[in-house]
Amino acid sequence: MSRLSPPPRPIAVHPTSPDGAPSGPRRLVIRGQLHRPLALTVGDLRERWAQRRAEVVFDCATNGPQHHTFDGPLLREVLDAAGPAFDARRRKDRSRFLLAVTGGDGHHAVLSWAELDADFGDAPVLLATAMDGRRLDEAGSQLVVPSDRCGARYISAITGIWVGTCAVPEG
Ligand SMILES: Nc1nc2c(c(=O)[nH]1)N[C@H]1C(S)=C(S)[C@@H](COP(=O)(O)O)O[C@H]1N2
Ligand SMILES: [Mo]
Repeated sequence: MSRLSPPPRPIAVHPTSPDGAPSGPRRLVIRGQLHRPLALTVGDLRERWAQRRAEVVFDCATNGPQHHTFDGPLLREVLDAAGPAFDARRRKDRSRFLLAVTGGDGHHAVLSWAELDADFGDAPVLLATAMDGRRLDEAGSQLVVPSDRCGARYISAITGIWVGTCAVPEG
């Protein structure tokens, strides 16, 4: 039987307090089937990756069309830094991966890796660091899915992103 090593601990870019608890601003944790799990503040997302801008309109079932301008890194580039545990040269291997993005209130949604991947959907999905010119350091990052017509996946106050494959249920 093969031995399974425990998953690597998320790398916090900022120091932790003496008891090991994270100090300072809240971090979003990127975990799952990854070589380098990450724990990132909105400041990290702004400083460590190139910022893109997206001017979007999405429809909210309750409030109608919403217009916003978001700045932030491409989710794909942030996830590349976390090192998904697939063979990056094999499209079929990449196409099996999923992402689950969770907000501070527990709202969550899934994306497929292929939606983001340049060989598939190539969607310019962002992890926003600012909305309409206002920084999101206090509120937390927001998912920006310009290719979506509706707002349900514009998840705010992101606390976590899980990356990996799921077994297809039998029967
Ligand atoms: N964390 C979280 N994010 C969320 C939601 C939610 O319930 N929780 N609702 C979504 C829905 S349905 C819409 S339409 C947009 C609304 O974004 P707005 O408040 O900026 O217009 O947020 C999305 N993001
Ligand atoms: Mo909505």
